[in-house]
Amino acid sequence: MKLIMAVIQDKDSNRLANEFIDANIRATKLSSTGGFLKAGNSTFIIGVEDNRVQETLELIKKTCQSRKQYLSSTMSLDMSLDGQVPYPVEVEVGGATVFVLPVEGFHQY
Ligand code: 2BA
Repeated sequence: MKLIMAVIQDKDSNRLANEFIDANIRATKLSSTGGFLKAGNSTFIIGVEDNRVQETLELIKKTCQSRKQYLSSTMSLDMSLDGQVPYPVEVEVGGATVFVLPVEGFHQY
């Protein structure tokens, strides 16, 4: 068995949850926050048998899109009175960041 952890964008999370239901793949969705953008994202934890890992990864890949987001930054201008001018910085956020881990035990009580 493997534990798949997939950090995805909130916009794709309902579609992915529905894909998992249709495919009979059990998953838990957590609300998470990206360390860099400090914006909300979604993390799915999915316990699957080894022979379904590839199928699960393919579902994630086909459902989750990468998108551009804008981060507000500031630059210093010598001539400006306050010295700080906000400007947008474009960041490409991936469709999914996925970790696959071995599972030592699985118990349901
Ligand atoms: P965030 O940490 O909010 O990062 C959002 C996007 O910002 C990243 O997209 C990347 O394009 C950019 N970014 C992140 N750190 C950066 C840095 N130090 N300098 C410049 N740009 C930076 P993704 O790489 O697709 O990551 C999307 C989300 O996946 C991340 O949100 C984070 O929540 C998670 N993630 C990515 N890599 C991870 C890792 N190695 N471990 C744990 N979570 C990770």
